Amino acid sequence: MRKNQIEEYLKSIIKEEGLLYDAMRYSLLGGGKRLRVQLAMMASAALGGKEEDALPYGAALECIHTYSLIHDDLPCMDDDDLRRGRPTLHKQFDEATAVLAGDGLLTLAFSIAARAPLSPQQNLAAVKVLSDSAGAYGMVEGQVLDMTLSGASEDEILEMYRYKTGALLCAAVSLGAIAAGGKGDELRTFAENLGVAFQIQDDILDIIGDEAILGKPVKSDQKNEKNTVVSIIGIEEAKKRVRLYTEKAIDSLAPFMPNAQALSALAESLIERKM
Ligand code: GRG
Repeated sequence: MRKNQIEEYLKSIIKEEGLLYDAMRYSLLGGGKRLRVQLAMMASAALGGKEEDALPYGAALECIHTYSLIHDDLPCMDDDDLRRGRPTLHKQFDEATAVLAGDGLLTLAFSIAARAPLSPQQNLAAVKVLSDSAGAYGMVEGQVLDMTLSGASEDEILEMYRYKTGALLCAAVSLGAIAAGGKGDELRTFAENLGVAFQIQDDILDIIGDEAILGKPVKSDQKNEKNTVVSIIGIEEAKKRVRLYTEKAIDSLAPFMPNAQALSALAESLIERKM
């Protein structure tokens, strides 16, 4: 039900025909767990709001997430050929189209949030969250840290994860809170811990995952000589960290129960994720 709603909404965003729009649709509608949209919707419900109210903000964030994957796959970044079980956008189209489709999705996100059917104050707050989390003080800074860290400690790597991956997961939950009429930071501890757990699990899957299930190449981190928590402490310790940070996330939901039940179940399910 929630998943169908999300897919239908995402399909309604880009209607135009032509090279740019076809490329944007190829990536936006090409699968994916829709984790960030689900988090936004569940966070709204956790704070007593309606899930549906967070859908436009969550969809805007999914556009930003999709742009980041397109650019991350480019030859100048990770240089990957497979994403969400299909050829990456620059393989299916070409590099210039992939850069521009990413730019199109990134900027479209702000327009979707600004036009959402909530109050102007909520929409402004949502645009600020999207911009801060995606940009130079969030995910883009995380990507730069990822490229430039060498010989880093576990703490330095975790800090990089907080920007690279955590920023958008925190944004998802903040957007849900704003949609519910909240300030936006009510579920921050949950989101921060979930973000770290999620990226460590991503590192584990990069080593022991199944490419056919993951839908993206494995051993990408090794190929790119990336610093990861797994490369420092090994798989078994990394699995313990995933459980530890997930438990911290779930524990922080106690004041919001029972409305936060779906958020808690989603976090728990990610420990065993295979994609
Ligand atoms: C500006 C050239 C240029 C590049 C920017 C911002 C950026 C590149 C990259 C972002 C960093 C990044 C891709 C982090 C990875 C986060 C992560 C774990 C993504 C996978 O998310 P899932 O598993 O993917 O939710 P699906 O496909 O399910 O949506």
